[in-house]
Amino acid sequence: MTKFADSKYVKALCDITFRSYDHGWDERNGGNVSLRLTAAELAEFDDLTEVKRTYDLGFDASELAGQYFLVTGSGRYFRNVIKRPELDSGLVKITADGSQAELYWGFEDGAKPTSEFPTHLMSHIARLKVDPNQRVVMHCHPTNFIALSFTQALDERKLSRLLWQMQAESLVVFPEGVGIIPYMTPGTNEIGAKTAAKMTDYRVVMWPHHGIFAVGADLDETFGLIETVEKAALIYSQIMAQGGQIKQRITDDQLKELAQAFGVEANPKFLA
Ligand code: 2HA
Ligand code: ZN
Repeated sequence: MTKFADSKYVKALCDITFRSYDHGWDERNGGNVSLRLTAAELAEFDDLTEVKRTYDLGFDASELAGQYFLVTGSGRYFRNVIKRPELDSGLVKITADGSQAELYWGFEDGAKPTSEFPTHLMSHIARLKVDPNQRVVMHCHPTNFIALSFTQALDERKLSRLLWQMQAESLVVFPEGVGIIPYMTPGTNEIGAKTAAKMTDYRVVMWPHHGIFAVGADLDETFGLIETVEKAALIYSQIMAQGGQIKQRITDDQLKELAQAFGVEANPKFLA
C-alpha cells in the first residue's frame, strides 16, 4: 500500500512551500505552486482511484487533458502546507474536454485549487511548447523583486540587465532575462493569458506591485530560480541602502565572458 501523502511529490511540495514562507515571500495566503505529474508516475499509488469532486476551470485547458497537477489551495497558507498537506494541497486531473479538473487526493476540508490556477495551467501549456521537461509553475511575493517594480522602469531589457549586473550568478541562471507584464488584477484569465504569452521567451515573469511567476523542470530548480532573482534584487536594495554610489560593476564584456564560460546564451536583445 503506497499512499500518495507519503510520496516524494508531496514531501517536495511541503519543503518548498515552507522554505518560501520562511524567506518571507508568502504572508497569509500569498503564493501558489503547481507540479505536473503523469499517469505513469502515479500508477504506484493505490489511493488515487476515486474522483472526490470536480472544479470548473473557466477556460479551455484541453491541451493538458489527462495530465495531473499537485497544486496548493485557494486561500490556504504556505506556512501550513507542511503540517497538513492533505487539506491545503490537492491532486487534480484535467478532463478530456479540458473544461474541468477532477480531484483525486487532498483538499479534504473543501478547498479548491489556487485562484491563480488559470495562470498556472496557461503557463504550463506555453512552456510545454518550448520545453518538454516543463513541470512546475510557482508564484510568490519576493520583497525586493516587488520593490523594483516601484523604483525601476517596467522595461524587460533594463530590469534584466540590472539583475544580471548584481551578481555573477544571475546571467548563468536566467540568461534569457525576465519578462514583465503590466499591472493587472490577479486571479483572472486575462492575467493568465498575458503571463503565459511571456513564458514562451522567459522562465521568470514579474507581476508589478505583486510578485513573481517562475517555471521549471522540478520544484528545486524553480525555487532556486526565484531565489537567484530575489538575491539580485536584494543586493540592489542593499546598494541603495549603502548610499547608492556604485563605484565599479560587472561590465558587458565580463557578462559575455561569463556566458561563454558557463555555456549559456545571453538574450541578444539585452546584451549585444
Ligand atoms: O494565492 O498570491 O496572487 C494568493 C496569491 C494570489
Ligand atoms: Zn500573489
